[in-house]
Amino acid sequence: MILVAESLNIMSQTIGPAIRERNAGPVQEMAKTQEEHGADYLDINIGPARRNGDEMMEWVVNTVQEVTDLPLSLDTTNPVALEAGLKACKNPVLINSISLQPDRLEAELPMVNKYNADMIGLLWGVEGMPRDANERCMHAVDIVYRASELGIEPERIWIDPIASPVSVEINQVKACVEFMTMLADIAPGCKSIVGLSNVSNGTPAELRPMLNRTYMVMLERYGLYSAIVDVFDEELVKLGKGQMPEIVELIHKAMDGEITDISSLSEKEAQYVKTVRVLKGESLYSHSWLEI
Ligand code: THG
Repeated sequence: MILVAESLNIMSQTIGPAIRERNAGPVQEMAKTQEEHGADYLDINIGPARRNGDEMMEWVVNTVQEVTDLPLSLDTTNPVALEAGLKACKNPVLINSISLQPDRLEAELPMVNKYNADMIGLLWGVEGMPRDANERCMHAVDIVYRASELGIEPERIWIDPIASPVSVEINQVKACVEFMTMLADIAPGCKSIVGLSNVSNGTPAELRPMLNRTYMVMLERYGLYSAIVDVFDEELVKLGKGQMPEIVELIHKAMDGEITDISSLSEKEAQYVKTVRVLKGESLYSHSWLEI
């Protein structure tokens, strides 16, 4: 699993102010520690960045590149800021993200070629969030087609089916998994990615890792190539790097309904099995799902 580290984020309580004040220390510290924790890419998310977005993105990219050689993923809804970041990048870069909204598609798709970038194809349609796996498939085909018109190969497109919170809508959590089982057939050659922490948004902080880890393994079983993650969750990084094969096997068995007796498992194993059941929609989500 390619791990894209999520914490260089304007929404973060430490990084947000540092970026706005152009205070390099916390930004460089975060870049370095995420690399040490196993990040393969660093996501730089400056949000809509309406004021001086271009100067802001250029500053963050240069500041981060002073302390790491990791490839970057640039995340902003401001196309001018995006292009300023692309110009500043020394390494191959991932554009996060391009959706089917016509204005952004037209502004940003040509940048994929101009800067020889990879792109995340976000399955967000003109009507917003896709309702199910089939709508995700239609959007994926659309994006791949629009990209192909400009000569962008499938290998450079990382399809993001959009993970959504288990505390909000279990059918969307299931649709994302279902979509992963279909992706290789409908968009051959494309890579894939999800913003994993989305699935645990709204869940108490200490319980989030269990959902994130379990969902990653479930999606990886059907071919997920990469994920935007909290690399400070060391168990998640180990799982993603293939260092916990017993837990992966246990999760697969739980997905197949082969675990009938939880009482014979260790507490940690039982927690993974309970979490699979919640993410499959077999048991109802509540903040106390691990205790039931
Ligand atoms: N797809 C793509 N890009 C994405 C997402 C996606 N980028 C943004 C997001 N989703 C993935 N990144 C994050 C980053 C942080 C959090 C969740 C997802 C998060 N942060 C904590 C919080 O808000 O409580 C802590 C913030 C802090 O550090 O203070 O949950 O789906 N392509």
